[in-house]
Amino acid sequence: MKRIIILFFIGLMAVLSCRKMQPKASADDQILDGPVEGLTAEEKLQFIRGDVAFNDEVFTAETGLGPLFVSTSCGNCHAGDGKGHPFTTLTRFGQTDSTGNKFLHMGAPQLQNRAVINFMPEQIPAGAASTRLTPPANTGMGFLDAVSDADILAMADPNDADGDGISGVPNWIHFKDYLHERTGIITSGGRCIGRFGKKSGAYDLLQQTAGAYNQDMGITSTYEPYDTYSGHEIDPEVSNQTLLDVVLYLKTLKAPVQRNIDDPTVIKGKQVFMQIDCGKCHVPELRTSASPIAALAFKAFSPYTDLLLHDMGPGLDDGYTEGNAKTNEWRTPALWGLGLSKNSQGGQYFLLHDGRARTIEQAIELHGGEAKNSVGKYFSLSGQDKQALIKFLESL
Ligand code: HEC
Ligand code: HEC
Ligand SMILES: [Ca+2]
Ligand SMILES: [Ca+2]
Ligand SMILES: [Ca+2]
Repeated sequence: MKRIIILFFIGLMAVLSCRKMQPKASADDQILDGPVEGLTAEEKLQFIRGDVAFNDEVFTAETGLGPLFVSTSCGNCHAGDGKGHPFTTLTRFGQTDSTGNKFLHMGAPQLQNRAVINFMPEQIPAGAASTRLTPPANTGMGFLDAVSDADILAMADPNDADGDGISGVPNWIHFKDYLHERTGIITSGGRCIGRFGKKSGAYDLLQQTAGAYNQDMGITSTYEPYDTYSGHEIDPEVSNQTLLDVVLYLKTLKAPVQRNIDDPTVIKGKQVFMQIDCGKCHVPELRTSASPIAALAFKAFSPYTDLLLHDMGPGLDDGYTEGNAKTNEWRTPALWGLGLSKNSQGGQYFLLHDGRARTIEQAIELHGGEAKNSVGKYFSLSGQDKQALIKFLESL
C-alpha cells in the first residue's frame, strides 16, 4: 500500500512539473505555481530561489532533518502549491481549552510522527486531544499578508451587533519578537492578530515558514532555534537568506485565476452565493495596504475570506484550541483556487480542515454554528440555483 501511495505521489509530481514546463499560457489559469505580475528583476530571482528551496530541497539527516520530523520538504505536503492530500496531514495534540497546553513537556502541540535512525518518533499521549489538518493551498498568500490589521478588525463583529448570527473574531496570538514587518500592527494585551493557518495561529509568512521548517522538518533557524528532540537551542540548519527567499516565494505566488467568468450560470451562481450570505464570511473582495513588494501594494483581490475565526458548530469541533481559537472555531478558508484543488488532491476533492468533505456540496452541508442560517438558505434553494452556486464555486 505504501508503495502505491509513493508511486501515486511521484506520478502526481510528474504531472504537476510537466504542467509547469508547458510553454504556452493557455493553461495558465489551471496552474498555481507562478509569480504575480510586476515583480522587479531582483524579486524574480528571489522567487526562483525560494521555489527551489520550497519544492526541491529535500532534507536528510546529514543536512539537519529531524531528529523528529513529519516530512522532508515543503513541497512534499504542498505539491504544486495546491491543497494537499489527506496522506500528508499534520497532527497537533494537547490543548483542550484556552488555559494552556498541559502536554507541552510531552512534545505538544505538534506531533512529529517520524524520526531519523536511532530516534523514536512521537506518539500522542493518553488523554490528549488531537487534530488532523490537511495542507492548504499556498497561493496568493502575499495578498492576504498585505491586508492591514485594521481592515481585518473592521470585519469582526464579536458580539454580533448587527444580529445576523455571524460574529467573526480575530485570533489574538502571542507576539514573537522577530515579527516586525507589518506597519500598523494592532495589539491587545501583548497579543497580535493571527491570520495564517486553519485557526489563524500564525501572524505572518515568516512565522509560518520558520515554524514549518522547525516543526514539520526539524530544521532550526535563527528565528526558531530549538531542536525538536532535545528542546535545546542549536545552530541554524537553514540560513536566514533561504528562509527569506521562501517567504518571498510564498508572498509572490500569484492568486488563482477565476475561470469561465462570462458564463451566465457562473454569474448567476455568484448572485446566489451573495444572496444566501456565504459572502458574509467568504468576503469576495479585500484590499491590500502598503507592502515592501510594489506588485502587492494597494491592490484589490478576490480571496473569499474575512481572515476571521467563526464558530462552525459541534460537527466541525476538533477538540483542540490554538491561541484564542476555540475548539469549534476555524478561520474562514479562502475559496480562490477551490475548483483547481482536485488537481493537487489526486483527482478528488478533500475539503474542510481535515479533508472529510469529498464534494463541494458536502462541505457546505457540514457547515454549522454561525453558518447555520446561510446553510438553511442553501437547503431551500431550487435545484437550478444550487447547480449555479456549485458551478460558480468550481470557477474559483
Ligand atoms: C507535513 C506536511 C507539511 C509540510 C512538510 C509543510 N507544510 Fe505547510 N502546512 C501544512 C498544514 C497541514 C498546514 C495547515 C496548518 C495549520 O492550519 O496550522 C500548513 C500551512 C501552511 C501555510 C499557511 C497557509 C494558510 O492558508 O494559512 C503556509 C504558508 C505553509 N504551510 C508553508 C509551508 C512551508 C514554507 C513549508 C516548508 C518550510 C511547509 N509549509 C511545510 C502541511 C505541511
Ligand atoms: C459563518 C461563516 C461562514 C459562512 C456563512 C459560510 N462559510 Fe464556508 N466556511 C467557513 C469556515 C470557517 C470554513 C472552514 C471549516 C473547516 O475547515 O472545518 C468553511 C469552509 C467552506 C468550504 C470548504 C473550503 C475548503 O477549502 O475546504 C466551502 C466550499 C465553503 N465553505 C463554501 C461556503 C458556501 C457556499 C457558503 C454559503 C452557503 C458558506 N461557505 C458559508 C465559514 C463560513
Ligand atoms: Ca535538525
Ligand atoms: Ca512535537
Ligand atoms: Ca454579525
